[in-house]
Amino acid sequence: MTTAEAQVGVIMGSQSDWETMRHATETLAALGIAFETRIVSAHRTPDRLVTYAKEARGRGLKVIIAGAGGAAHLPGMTAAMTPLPVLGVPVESHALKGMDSLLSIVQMPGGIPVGTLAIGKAGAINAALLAGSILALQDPAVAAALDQWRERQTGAVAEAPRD
Ligand code: RP5
Repeated sequence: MTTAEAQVGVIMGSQSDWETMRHATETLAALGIAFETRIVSAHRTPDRLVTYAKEARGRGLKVIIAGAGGAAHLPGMTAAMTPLPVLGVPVESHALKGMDSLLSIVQMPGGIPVGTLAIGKAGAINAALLAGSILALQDPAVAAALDQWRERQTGAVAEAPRD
């Protein structure tokens, strides 16, 4: 999926990551942020990864959200090949419940940062919100959309629990 003049690239290691990463795209869409989605595997399609990461800035992307599970090298390898901010989403794995994904994304060596979010859906949503916050520094429309998003969230919290 690609929307006009994508600002955010949402990449994932496998089709199986889409169930998690679609939450990032839904949040970007709610903020009115143009994005593109690609399956880019650090292990199965390494040449695609190199091309994507090296061309990202030149194509006009501002932020990359990268989701992967297991031996999740996609966010780190992407960050190694682009100066753009890379936000990593650890996808919940079957074997280790995403702890493998989390640790392999978060434990980057000093010098190549990946902004690592929570495991799973919450991380995907927050990656999109964080991408929005980055874009909002220079985009008043995104800043306003983020303010409205938070107002709606606050308004949706009941004063007291119901049975
Ligand atoms: C990683 O391996 C992907 O990011 C995915 O989370 C995991 C499993 O991939 P599949 O075997 O389901 O394609 O590369």
